[in-house]
Amino acid sequence: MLEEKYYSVRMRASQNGPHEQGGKHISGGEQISTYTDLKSMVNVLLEKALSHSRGNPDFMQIQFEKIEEPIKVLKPLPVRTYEASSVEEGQSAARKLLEQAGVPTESIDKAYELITEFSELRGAILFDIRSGLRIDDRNEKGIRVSRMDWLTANFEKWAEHYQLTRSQRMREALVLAAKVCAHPATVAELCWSDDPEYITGYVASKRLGYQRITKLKEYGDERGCRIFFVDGLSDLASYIEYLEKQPIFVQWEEKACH
Ligand code: PML
Ligand code: MG
Ligand code: MG
Repeated sequence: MLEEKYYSVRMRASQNGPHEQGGKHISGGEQISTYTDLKSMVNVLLEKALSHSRGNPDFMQIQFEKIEEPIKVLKPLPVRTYEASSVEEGQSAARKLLEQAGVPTESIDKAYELITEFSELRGAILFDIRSGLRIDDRNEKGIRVSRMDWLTANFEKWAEHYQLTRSQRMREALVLAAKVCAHPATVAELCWSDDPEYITGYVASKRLGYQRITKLKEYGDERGCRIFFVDGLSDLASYIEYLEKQPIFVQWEEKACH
């Protein structure tokens, strides 16, 4: 379907040394680019990390590699925004949504117990809804969902149609959520930013779509959260392989939505 050659472009930036030497995570980013656009994509990622509210990085890695596999196309998840007036209200809405998505209450409780412990992670945690345990073995690194993007022109058409702000941050989160939720073993995702100036987060699932909640933490808080609730995962390695390696484009088909 997509004839052109594409490249996965990735960035990670940290402070007080590289992540693997204990540096503080500042910023990360994923792009899929044509050869011609590589220079500007690298620049976008460079810019993102150099102007981050988590601080100035003293380590940054930007790399690109050609994508050999066919790129799978996914539709964007439907978006809803819940206006929360306090963190408590927002968090309680998040828990309800997780339940609606099919995560058992005990699992939600157990996951919340882990959140403070893993709030410094730069990647996501895989959490099994049956055992109530974290099942990835990535320690402080977590899982980094990669090789995904949403072409600007299509994203902007979509945003205009639904009268949503063209936020780069939301676009990135929507792309990630669409990829994660498209896997049959994913029950739901819970996320809020580690950016101290950004307090909106979301719960996403195939059934519920992308449910934004405007207040999931207090301003100034640098603790973020990204948990994938999974069920029936017989092959953890292939699930992680999907998250890290399967190339994905999110694409909105205007006609199909009318
Ligand atoms: C992040 O900052 O990386 C996560 C942001 C999640 C919420 C984005 C939104 O829908 O506004
Ligand atoms: Mg971030
Ligand atoms: Mg892009």
